[in-house]
Amino acid sequence: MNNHIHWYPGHIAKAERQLKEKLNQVDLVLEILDARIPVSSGYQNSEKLTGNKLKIVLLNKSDVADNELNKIWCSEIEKKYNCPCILTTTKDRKDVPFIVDKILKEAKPVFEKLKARGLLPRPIRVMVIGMPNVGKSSVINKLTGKSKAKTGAKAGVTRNQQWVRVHPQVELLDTPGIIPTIQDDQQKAIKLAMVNSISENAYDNEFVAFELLKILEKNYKQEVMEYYKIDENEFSIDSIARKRNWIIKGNEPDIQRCSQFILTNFRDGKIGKFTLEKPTDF
Ligand SMILES: Nc1nc2c(ncn2[C@@H]2O[C@H](COP(=O)(O)OP(=O)(O)O)[C@@H](O)[C@H]2O)c(=O)[nH]1
Ligand SMILES: [Mg+2]
Repeated sequence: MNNHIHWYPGHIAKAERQLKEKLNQVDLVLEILDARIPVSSGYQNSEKLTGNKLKIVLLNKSDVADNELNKIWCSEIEKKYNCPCILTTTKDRKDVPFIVDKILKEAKPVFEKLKARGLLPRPIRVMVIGMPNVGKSSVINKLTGKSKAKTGAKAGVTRNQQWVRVHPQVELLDTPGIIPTIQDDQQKAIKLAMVNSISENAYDNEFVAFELLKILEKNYKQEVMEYYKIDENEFSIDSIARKRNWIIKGNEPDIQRCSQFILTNFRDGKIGKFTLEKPTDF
């Protein structure tokens, strides 16, 4: 079992540079976090990256995270990030008006500044940022809506980027800013691997499934036992594979297949609604 997540620091600097360039175009950022790993899916130095931009954090994928911890996390993030945090999911569009309202409220100082300078009011410019796979594209689609996706190219903006009006006073960039996943912290990298936020080439499924089972055994034992029909002393990839009769040559359990299976089950929220981090992990 290869118990190390590989990473490539060279990519990070370039991705940060690109993100900073994009940030120059906006007034406000919507930073997406994965509700199952609010610490590891956040950028260590978020303020440094986004500077003095207005910010709202969206704690996404709340539909597959722990209900109780969702609420606790939301208020912890407000304290830590010093900005509003909205618990959300892209499985429905119910809270779109609420999110837009929050943006308008946060943007008030921008509107007032323009007015004070005698400038014509213009819509506030918003961009979605976040690590890979947290749901950036889904959030953009949700906010713009398929029917509303009338876009207009703007001078000085890269050809493949467009602004979409989501409200008369709010424009959203239709391409997200990607926060590179910093993987120098192995503990965080493992969690990012669990939720499928880093390239599969960077890790061994067996190792990540093994670490995931350890966390689940500690916090969500009962649900896992019920889902895989195992008992307390069968809490291993090995036992789950045998239980399913996934046996390969030499009467060995098919660890690779079972590891992939456990990871997929977790990622789809099939075993249960699990959050892998506690506020004490901040
Ligand atoms: N369960 C769940 N899955 C989501 C949610 N938002 C996005 N996803 C899924 O997460 C994966 C990555 O989403 P995507 O929007 O492409 O993320 P991006 O890489 O940040 O742009 C896709 O399979 C989405 O269907 C959510 O709120 N809940
Ligand atoms: Mg995307």
